[in-house]
Formats: sequence, C-alpha cells, structure tokens
Amino acid sequence: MEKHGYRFSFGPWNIHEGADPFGPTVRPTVAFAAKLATLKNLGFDAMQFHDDDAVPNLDSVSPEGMLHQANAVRQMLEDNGLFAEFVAPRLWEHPMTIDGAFTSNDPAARTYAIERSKKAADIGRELGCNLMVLWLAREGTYIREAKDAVLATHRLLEAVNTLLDYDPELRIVIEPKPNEPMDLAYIPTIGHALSLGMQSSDPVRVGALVESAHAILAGLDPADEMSFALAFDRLWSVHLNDQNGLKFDQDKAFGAVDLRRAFNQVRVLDENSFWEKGVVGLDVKAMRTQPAELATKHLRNSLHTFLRLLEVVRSLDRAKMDELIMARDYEELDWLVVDALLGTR
Ligand code: GLO
Ligand code: MG
Repeated sequence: MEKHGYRFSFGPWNIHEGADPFGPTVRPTVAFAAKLATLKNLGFDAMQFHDDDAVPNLDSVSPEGMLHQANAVRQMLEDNGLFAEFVAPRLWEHPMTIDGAFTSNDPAARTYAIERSKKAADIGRELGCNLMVLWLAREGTYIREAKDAVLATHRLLEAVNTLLDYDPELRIVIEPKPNEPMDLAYIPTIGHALSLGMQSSDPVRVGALVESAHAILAGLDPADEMSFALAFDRLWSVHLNDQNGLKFDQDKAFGAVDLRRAFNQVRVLDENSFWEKGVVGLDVKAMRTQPAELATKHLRNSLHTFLRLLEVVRSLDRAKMDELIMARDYEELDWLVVDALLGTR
C-alpha cells in the first residue's frame, strides 16, 4: 500500500534462538548487523533497543566505552537509513534485580536500577532518540506479602521522577503487563501506567506503550487500551502481537489468533492518526519449530497483516457505518465488518 504514512520497528530480541523454559536454543545466534539487514530488507524503518542490545556487557563497560559503542551503533543505523525508536533499560536479568528493580526491598538493588536506567538514557541520547520504554518486568511479587504495594508505587513514581530530572529531554513510555515473570505486577494496565505518569513531576513527558498480548493477559481489549491512552494523547508506542487466551506471554504474530481484534487495533490507530504520533512496533516471537533461515516470517507476517488490515480499515464505507449506528442496527454493522474482513470472493 503506497503512502500509508506509518513507520515500523521491531527489537533484536524478536530474531531469537528459540529457547523456552522447557528446552534449550534451537537456532544459532544472529549477529546484530545481520538483524539490521533483515529489518531493512523486510521494509521496517527503526530498531527498538534494550540498553545492552546497543552496548553489550553494559555493567562492565566504562562510561567512555559505553558512549563510544553507542555511537558506533548510531553510525550503523544511519548508514542503513534507519533510526532507533527507543532504548529500554534491561532491569530483569542481573542478579541485583532478582526481586525487582525500582521496587526491590534491597536498597542496593534500587540504586543499581536507577544507575542502570540513567545509562540507558545516555545511550538513547547517543543513538539520537529520547524515548525510554519502561517494561516493569519484576516490579511485582511472587507472593503478595513480600512487598508493601503502597511503598512500591511510591518507589516507582520516585524512579520515574529521578529519570525525568536526570535528562530534561527524556520522554518515558510505560509498558504495562499484568504477570510474567512475576505472579502479579504493580502496573498491569494502561490506566495504572497513565495514573503514575500523571502524578509525576512532568506529566507531559510520560506516556504509555500498549502491547496487544499484555492487554489480553489482563483480560482487556488491546484496541480499548490504546484508545484510553489516545484520548489523553499519551499513546507513544505500541507492541503489536497476538495471544491465544490466558496463558504464558506468547508474542504470536499480529492477527494470528484473532483477526477482528487485530483489525480493531489498526482501526483505532488509524482513526487517531497514530502515524503522526509514534512508530508501529512489533514484539513477536518465531515459533520454535522454524529453522534459522525461516525464522523471520513472523515479522513479515505481522507487517503484512497490519498493512492488509489498514487497507480494510481505509476502505470501510463510513457513511454507511454511521447510518447503521444511528439506526442502531448493530447486526448489519457486524456483517459489514465481517464481510470486509472476509474479503472478495
Ligand atoms: C515482555 C515485553 C518485552 C519488552 C521489551 C522492551 O513481555 O513485552 O519484550 O517489550 O523488553 O522493554
Ligand atoms: Mg513488549
């Protein structure tokens, strides 16, 4: 589709070795440069980054070494006509973050989390992007009595404020998820993410990222979660994917489970000119059964599904829909949508 106006991204972790909690890797590691080439060849515009995707071994690199490495990555991006969408501090792998990062009961762990996030902000600056994603992976508990939830909420707010203060150009997007790796997380929905942002020291610099699967895991509709953030002009990124009900976070290709649910996400994004506001990001995993040379089709499929659904959205007969809404003939409206999704015979 020509002239759709959208820009697309995925993260290096979306081309992966295929390990799961019950089995080892099944594909070789792909070098960052090769992932970048795939990104470009598939028609994407931007790369998403964890801090250590840009600067491996971040915890043991000197500050100058960190900036030097980040700069080399920026050069690679520029050479390929690409850009960095965001940098996210990876606060869930280091032993210090075993019981959470900003909400850990251990003050040394909380300090580590703040210092690590400041490094992520510095890397972002060096990559030429001021967007930081906070996926609050371990900010929750395995048992509810382990932490004070009121205190944890204050600690999250304090962390957001510290980062806003550290870099006056930084914009933060909170990516909520209700569970996994924790039993229960403190910021499970967009409502939680946005209330935290509104309480911060600079609310215009805190927005949200909706991941389709995370909304579904919270028992919510991703398009409605997006709409809530759009209503306050706070939807600055999305992680499109799909999820087959309430189980582990599957990160299936966008639209692979429920095409109509995917259609409605594209519809609300397009009705609210999301192409002017942010990049359409994917967060999808290849099936473990795919051999290495075929393990990027989940990215291709997701992008194509978005573009095909965009065609459907833009071809809808809006006058007819308004008429049906006014007449409250929702069965006919239902058919109009289903018929459009089924395509021509
Ligand atoms: C996991 C999250 C994860 C984040 C990424 C960026 O469930 O979706 O993939 O999006 O680490 O912070
Ligand atoms: Mg995500």
